[in-house]
Amino acid sequence: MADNLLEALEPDVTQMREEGWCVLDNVIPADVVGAVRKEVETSEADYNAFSKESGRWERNVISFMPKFAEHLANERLLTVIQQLLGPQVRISQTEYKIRPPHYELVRAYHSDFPYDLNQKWHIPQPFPSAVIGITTLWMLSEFTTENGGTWIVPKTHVDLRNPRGKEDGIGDRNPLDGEMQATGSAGSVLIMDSRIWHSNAENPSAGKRTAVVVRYAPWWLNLELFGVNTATIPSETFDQLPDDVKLLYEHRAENREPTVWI
Ligand SMILES: O=C(O)CCC(=O)C(=O)O
Repeated sequence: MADNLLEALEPDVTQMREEGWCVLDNVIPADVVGAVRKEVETSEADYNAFSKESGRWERNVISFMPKFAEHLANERLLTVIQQLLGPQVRISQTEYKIRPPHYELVRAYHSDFPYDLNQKWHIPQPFPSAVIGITTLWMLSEFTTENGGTWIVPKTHVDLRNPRGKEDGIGDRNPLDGEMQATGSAGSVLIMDSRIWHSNAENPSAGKRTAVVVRYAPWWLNLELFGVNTATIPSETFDQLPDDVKLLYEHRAENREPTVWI
C-alpha cells in the first residue's frame, strides 16, 4: 500500500476510529455513476422477478449489477476498511437500498451485522471493543437532507447501549440526541463502523434516493447467515468480476473450489 495513499486517507481513518463514520467522495467517478445508477435501478425488478420464480436464495444480488461490482475493491475505500478490519476482508452482505419518492418511514435505528440485535446471527451485548464489521452505503444518487440521507449518530460505535437493546430504553423509532443525516454527491460512499446507530430517513422529495449497501467483514468472521445473503454467484458471472473483487466474493461463487484465497 503506497505511503502517500495512507497519508491522504489518514483523516478519514481517524474519523472512523473517533466518530465511527466518514464519507469518501468520488469512489465511483462522475462520468460513470449515471450508468451504474441506471443499472442498479433497472436491475432490482429483474432480481425480484428472478427470485420470485427461482427462489429467494437462489442467486446473489451482486450477479445483477456487474457495472456496480467493478468498484467494490476501490483502492481508497479498501485502504480505509483494511486499516480497521485487517488486510484480508470479504463481503458479507449486499442489498438494494432504493428509497422511492415520498417514502415515509422516518426512523428505525439499529446497528448492522454482526451487531444487529434483531437478527439471529448477532453477537451479544456488551459488544467487544473491536471493529467486526464495516457498512458501506454507496450513494448512486446524491444524498441530501431532503431525499433520505441516512440518519447516523456519531460516536455510538463505542456506546455499549443499543437502540434495539431491550434493557437500554432508547427506542429505535425516536429521534436521538446528536443524530445527523449523512449527505454526499453521487459516487460517494458512506462508511460506518457497523456498530454505529443508523436508520433510514424519509424521502419527501419527488425523486428516488438510490443506493446499495455493502457490508465488509474480516476474513475470520463466520458468514454462514442462512438467508438471502448466502445466495451464490453463477460461475460464469463470477469469472467476469475484476480479480480484486473476486477476492471479496469468492465464498459466494457457485460450484467451485476456492482458488483466490489459497
Ligand atoms: O438506506 C439507508 O439510508 C439506511 C440503510 C440501513 O439502515 C441499512 O442498510 O442497515
